[in-house]
Amino acid sequence: MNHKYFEENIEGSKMSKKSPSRDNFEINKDGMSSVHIAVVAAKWNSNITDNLIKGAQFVLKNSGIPEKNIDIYRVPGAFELPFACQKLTNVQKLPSYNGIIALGCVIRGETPHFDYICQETTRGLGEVVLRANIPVGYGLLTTDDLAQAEQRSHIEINSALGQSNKGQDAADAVLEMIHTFS
Ligand code: DLZ
Repeated sequence: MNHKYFEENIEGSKMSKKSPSRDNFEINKDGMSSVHIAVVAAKWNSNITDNLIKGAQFVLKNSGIPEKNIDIYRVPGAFELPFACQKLTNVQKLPSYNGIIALGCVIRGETPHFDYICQETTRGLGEVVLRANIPVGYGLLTTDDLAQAEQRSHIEINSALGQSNKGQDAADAVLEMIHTFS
């Protein structure tokens, strides 16, 4: 099955096909103009997380969500992602979000506390996911080295070379969850 909105080109964007790691669903753009999404990204390894943000934005915009309905929040590091996401699931005033996408990158070779940060961030996000009544996407890269991180945060994806963008994948999952459970 093809992912229709990946086949359409956003003007000025060079992004295209996503990674073929699972069957994609076909999004129905009806009603997407009223969907609000928060993207929360860590500033650590911002050369990587900036690309993850672009990947998520690409998917969201191509699904029919207006740019003004996509809010980008930056947090210091991956460890802060769960708190930020939890706050955003509890927003009492508008805009309240239909989904949240958490993005970060922890690189083993460059991070002395790699295991602690990865485990606690993932555990924290897991708690948020179960408490939230909106979908929360997991876009945390946990890689052995920078090259692996780059491979998973490509802008121009050549999936034959194993390239992907986990920001796209996380956004894609959130949209599918919104469609299935809203
Ligand atoms: C401290 C730290 C380290 C060593 N490495 C990373 C990393 O690779 N990726 C990341 O997103 N954040 C890292 N941090 C920062 C922590 O996530 C957190 O922001 C600080 O410990 C402050 O709470």
